[in-house]
Amino acid sequence: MIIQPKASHFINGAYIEDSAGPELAVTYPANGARIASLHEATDALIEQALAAADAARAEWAAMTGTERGRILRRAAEIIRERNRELSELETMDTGKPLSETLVADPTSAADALEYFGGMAATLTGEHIQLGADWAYTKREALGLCVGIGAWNYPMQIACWKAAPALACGNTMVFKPSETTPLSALKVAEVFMEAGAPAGVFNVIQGTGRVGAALVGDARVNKVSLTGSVPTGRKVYAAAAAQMKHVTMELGGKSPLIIFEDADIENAVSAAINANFYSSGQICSNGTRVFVHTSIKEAFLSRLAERMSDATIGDPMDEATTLGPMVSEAQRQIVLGYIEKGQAEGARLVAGGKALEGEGFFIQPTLFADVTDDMTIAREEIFGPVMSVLDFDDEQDVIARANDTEFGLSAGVFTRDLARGHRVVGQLEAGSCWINTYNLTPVEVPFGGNKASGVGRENGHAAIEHYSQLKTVYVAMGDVEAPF
Ligand code: TXE
Repeated sequence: MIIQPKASHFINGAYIEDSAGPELAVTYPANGARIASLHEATDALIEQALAAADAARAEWAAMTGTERGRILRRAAEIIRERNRELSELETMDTGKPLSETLVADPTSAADALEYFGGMAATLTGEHIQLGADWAYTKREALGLCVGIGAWNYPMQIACWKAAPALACGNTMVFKPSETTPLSALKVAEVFMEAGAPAGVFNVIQGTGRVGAALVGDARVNKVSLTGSVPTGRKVYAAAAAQMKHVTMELGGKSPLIIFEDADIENAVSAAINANFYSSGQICSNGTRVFVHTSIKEAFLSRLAERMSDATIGDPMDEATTLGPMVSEAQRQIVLGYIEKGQAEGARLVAGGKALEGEGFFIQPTLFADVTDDMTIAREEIFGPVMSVLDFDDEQDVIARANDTEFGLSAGVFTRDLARGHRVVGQLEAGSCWINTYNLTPVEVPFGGNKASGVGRENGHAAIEHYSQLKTVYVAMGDVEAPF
């Protein structure tokens, strides 16, 4: 199946090509076949995209929230109608099984458009009475926003950024990851079909060079990045040089703490979701699974049993529950970590190998007896590799869970209500779960602390990151002056 788009970029309401840009090959991770060939944006195209988004600002911001919201909600409906076709595209681009993309990718994108579309008309300021005088606040758009995506949830990321940005009256230039460039173009198409004015949402392709050019442009008021911590540091610094707003959704090495009174079957399910969904390529994954020593062996044996039920194979087959890594490069990174885990003395309980044959597959891998200082317990692997660590004491496990530069997510499993809240209250993480893991509905703010990021996506909180307040003081009497 070849899924060559009409052109590489979508600017000012139309597809556009410039073959002078370096080639960008798109491969199907399940067999390594080339499925599309795109071009990176040239400087001329970068300029065209920024100019289009800049020119579209005034008209879009002048529309009422109700009008903007209607377009976003129409876009959500179109995406839902095309869920299967868009999910298949996302599966081809990322390798994630269709059993996942059908329920987690276009649907999550549509949720964001629906949610922020509904909110657009409610974004108001306040009235502040000051005796006879008074003041009011207006919530204004920031202006031109740049969105930069990672390769794990391409369509979701595009809409988690575009929906609040557009709801607030901003315009956007979005650059998908060079590894998964296809579905953002569909989002741009859908916006046009839903009635968005040309230039409101533009997509250009490219590597970090294109991203850096966007971030450095003086017309850009805000940058929202999903990616790794090293990239986040660069982008944040470049944005700071021009005092731009930022949202940074970066990596993690999150703890999932399972106490002795936990429901083991549910805890095992959560650990599976927290490590093997999307082949482990999820920033919020709970990759350090701390299990109380009294239930450790029971937990490990049930987990290994459940892992043997994984159906690895053709992602387009809806019975498949574990797909390949996004790229051969990412597979090699993950295999390197598995080797390090073994070399540093972790006990390999299951998996550990690449699958023979075509595609970038790796067995779901489980390490036990992992200690805090091992590389696999410190660095983000971004693959299907779970590390189980032992603990006995609540305060000790909290301190160990927090002993990391990251702070994206955390989970706690216990039947003791007070303990659940007490422990979660002490964990240094932005997005936490009690007795579940990795649920990220659009109504709930999502984001990280420490090196895992700045700002929040989703929920009411996202509005703060895509708008600014103007305050207006209104005098009703004479002006007093000292002389
Ligand atoms: O991320 P990168 P990649 C992590 C994960 C993974 C690693 C690499 O650990 O192994 O990141 O993935 C653009 N200025 N996550 O290579 O390199 C780049 O083109 C502006 C976590 O995808 O950080 C891409 O579009 N932009 C993550 C985006 O930044 C630049 C999900 C991310 O690239 C740039 C995926 C620059 N100087 C990977 N350099 C999560 N938290 O969800 C690169 N880019």
